[in-house]
Amino acid sequence: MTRSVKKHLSELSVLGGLPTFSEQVHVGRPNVGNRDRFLGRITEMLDRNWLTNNGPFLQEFEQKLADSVGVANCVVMCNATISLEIAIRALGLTGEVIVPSFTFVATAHALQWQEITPVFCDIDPLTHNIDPEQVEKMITPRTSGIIGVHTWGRPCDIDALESIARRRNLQLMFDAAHAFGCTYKGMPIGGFGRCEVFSFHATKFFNSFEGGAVLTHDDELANKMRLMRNFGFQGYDNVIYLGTNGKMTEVCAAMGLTSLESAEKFIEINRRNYLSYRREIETVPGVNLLSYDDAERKNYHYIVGEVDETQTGLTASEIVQVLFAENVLARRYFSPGCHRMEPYRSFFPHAALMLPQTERLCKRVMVLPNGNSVDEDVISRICNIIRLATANPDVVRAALNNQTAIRSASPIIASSSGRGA
Ligand code: T4K
Repeated sequence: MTRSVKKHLSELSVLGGLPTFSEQVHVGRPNVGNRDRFLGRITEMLDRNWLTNNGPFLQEFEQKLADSVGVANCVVMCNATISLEIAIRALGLTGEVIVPSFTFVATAHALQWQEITPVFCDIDPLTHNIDPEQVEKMITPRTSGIIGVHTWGRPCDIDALESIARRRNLQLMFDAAHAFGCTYKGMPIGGFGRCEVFSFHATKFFNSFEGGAVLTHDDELANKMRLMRNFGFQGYDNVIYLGTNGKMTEVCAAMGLTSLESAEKFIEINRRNYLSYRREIETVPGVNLLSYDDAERKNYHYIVGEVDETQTGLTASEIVQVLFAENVLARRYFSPGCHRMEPYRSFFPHAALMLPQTERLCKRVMVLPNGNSVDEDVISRICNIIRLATANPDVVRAALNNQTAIRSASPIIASSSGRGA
């Protein structure tokens, strides 16, 4: 339930007003496709009594993903993090691998988990993606590969990265967790580098509850990953490889198939929402919405605002605090950057010196709610809160500072608050 649109500063929740939304509005609210189709598949699965281990839904899901991307091999797994880990191991990466710090921490963890050092590379401030010029500078004799991340579904400079990988004899793969349904120079993401990894987590534009997939043109690599996903088994009782359990269940594959059927509809809703945000945010000086290349296909999933404090008078973090108070759970992805998270900040305490653009963006970025559960009215109210707050930054900042002071003076309130902004 929503309340009437706030017109006066004093109505903001940080200044004592009731929250705009009585229920929380989330960034990652799952999109759910046709419920009857999903439940029909669950009945089919139960009748078949085949629940996991390369079941028919899994195989159908893999085939449909491979067909939609136009890549020979698709290996679906239980999530994108395990998919990254398995792809990294199957490619034989060792020593150091160059990755952006501006990514979800899973990209770095997938390396560190197998004792490969993630070497954090700076980003291009315009694209938010790994900067090929900086990549060159981070290569050492221990470097075995590069992982590009198509952040927000906008493709990396793939040509430049491929050229570096070729010249320097490095493996190149992509974390394409955000980029299903997107293209680079008109070609679907999923077919570049040695392999690409998608995520179908609940918070992605189409989901399989949890899920991920590695796509590759390389049959041998795909076979290796299939073995690794299933403990290294080849046939009954014959283990020929070091493996783990990366399998996706039939329930997840059923959800994935059902979501895939609605993917175009989800993209259309995301696009409509993106355009509404664009219209609304244009009237807020100092908040710039992520732009897209008209020539490419995109899924419009992440609504990313960059805040210029010199114009708004408030930082991205402060705006997110204001939104939280209104029950809008905006996020600060991927602040503060992997290099400022453990174990990396202990391993590389001076990494920030090499990452000026990452540092700058982490201070400016905020991600706003999108998807099925958001409509024009919700977007208009969210932007209205931002407009009201940034028109009166001094009062808002004073109120936030006051709340912080009260919280730190009261250990009970401080310890009972949840994950904050
Ligand atoms: N590489 C990149 C570049 C990635 O962004 C990710 C994941 C990965 C690799 C790894 O992919 P997976 O192994 O997860 O397949 C969320 C997602 O959990 C994560 O998948 C995603 N990226 C990341 C960007 O966002 P959190 O820690 O922010 O999730 P959480 O639990 O705070 O949820 C986000 C919001 O969504 C909350 O406001 C609650 C809401 N929500 C969430 C779930 C799960 C719902 O309303 N319903 C739900 O079912 O990481």
